[in-house]
Amino acid sequence: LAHRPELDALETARDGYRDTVFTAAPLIAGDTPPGPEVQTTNPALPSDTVGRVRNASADDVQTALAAATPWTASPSERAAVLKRAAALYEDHHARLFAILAREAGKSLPDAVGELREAADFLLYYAEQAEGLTRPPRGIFTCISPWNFPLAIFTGQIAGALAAGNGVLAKPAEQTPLIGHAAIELLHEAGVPREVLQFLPGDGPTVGAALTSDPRVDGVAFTGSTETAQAIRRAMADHLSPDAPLIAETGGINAMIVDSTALPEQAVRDIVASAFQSAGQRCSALRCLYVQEDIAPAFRKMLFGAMDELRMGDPWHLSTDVGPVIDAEARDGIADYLAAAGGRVLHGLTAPQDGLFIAPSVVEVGGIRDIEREVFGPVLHLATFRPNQLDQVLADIRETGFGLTFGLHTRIDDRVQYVTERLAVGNAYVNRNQIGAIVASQPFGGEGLSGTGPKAGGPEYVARFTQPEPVATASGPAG
Ligand code: TXE
Repeated sequence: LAHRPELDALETARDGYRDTVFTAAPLIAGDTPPGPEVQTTNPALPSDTVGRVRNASADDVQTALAAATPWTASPSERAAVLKRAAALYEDHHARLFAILAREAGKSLPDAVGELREAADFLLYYAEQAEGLTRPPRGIFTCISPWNFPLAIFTGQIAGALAAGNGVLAKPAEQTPLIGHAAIELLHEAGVPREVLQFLPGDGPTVGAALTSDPRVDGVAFTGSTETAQAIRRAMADHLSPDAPLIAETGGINAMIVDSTALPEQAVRDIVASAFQSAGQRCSALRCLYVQEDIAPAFRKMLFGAMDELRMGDPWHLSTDVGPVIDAEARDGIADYLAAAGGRVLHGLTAPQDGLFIAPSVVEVGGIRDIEREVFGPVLHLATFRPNQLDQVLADIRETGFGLTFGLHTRIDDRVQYVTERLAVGNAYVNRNQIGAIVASQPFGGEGLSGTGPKAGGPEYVARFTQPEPVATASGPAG
């Protein structure tokens, strides 16, 4: 916590929202009868009622689809509105941090990073808008996950809006409150209501309806690989064959630590990459390969560092590891660890109340033994001998995923040798294997991990516009 005095001030401001009951409801251009409300609770503190949520009905979805319209404002007007929205996000930071903590289990430092990223997406895509020459696609559906419910949600919407599209935004089931707060700020900044509509609800009902209606011209999605594939099928059956799917999905991310690595630095990076945000990042480290001759000492250091982690309510600045998102996630990961049995080498003790999973290390022979992405604070550990390096790289390639990869070594030639042999979106050498930095470190995956283009990179907004006209045979010869 480098900027402790600033965090103290932010914490004090956020405290004003400790007991607020927030609301989420459809924000659409049209009137429909209000549906039933449900209450949502804090994953760290089941007695804390965070909000009241009204999901979109089938009528709401149809009304929104009928009202949806592209954004006809000029590129510079759109840019000005998006920049204004970034400023409004900053003005409302205390409330947004409170919702992120109580609805999504985000620590204050995580929430600060997330707000920064969301505002950066707005500012960066606003700049891109000003250079665009091609018209928008039309109407985009944006479907986002719960793990970055402000940054990813805002980034997709800002990309689509910057290009001049109308947007139908569906937040994850688990995080409608932060989505609602963000859309209200975008409306306040000047995005017209019929251009940006908000439809909270379930994936299989609201999400499916918004990705299988021919009035939709493209879909931006972040979430699981299976859902991306379901959306692709729905689009193929109902949408124009030209409608793009811009998808970012998961991965089983690996790191290699060889015997020349600086162990303290490697351990620090591993703990952050595997356990920060309770491992609920698509970039998170899942499978660590440690060179066999240093493995016993390295393990001891790693487990020692894990013992220092404090689990609990992310509202408190002293907490390192908060809860997982919901009971289904908690039960799924707990079952996985129970099945791993004796292969669990190290685990901490989780608090009783709330949806906690203790950071754990599971021994594996290699990445091939990991059947699925376990989206929580679970690190798999394997060892390798130098003559097995090519096999390790082949196994990593064979997973078909390609989101992030980490390497700790002091052998310069090895960096090139290893990174040349992997197709990953983001490779991290001798540092923390964590996410995106808008503009300077665009983020996105290869293969099963996504379609590209990378979010926060120069090609992203252009994907939301009409494609370059194709030269026809009747064009000038020569
Ligand atoms: O994802 P889903 P879930 C991975 C991670 C996690 C797993 C499941 O492994 O354990 O996915 O998480 C909407 N048509 N990641 O269930 O289901 C859904 O409502 C249209 C990695 O949360 O993919 C939500 O808004 N939409 C990831 C969004 O899709 C549908 C972050 C994501 O939900 C739909 C999250 C349908 N048929 C999960 N079904 C990352 N890359 O960071 C669901 N949705």
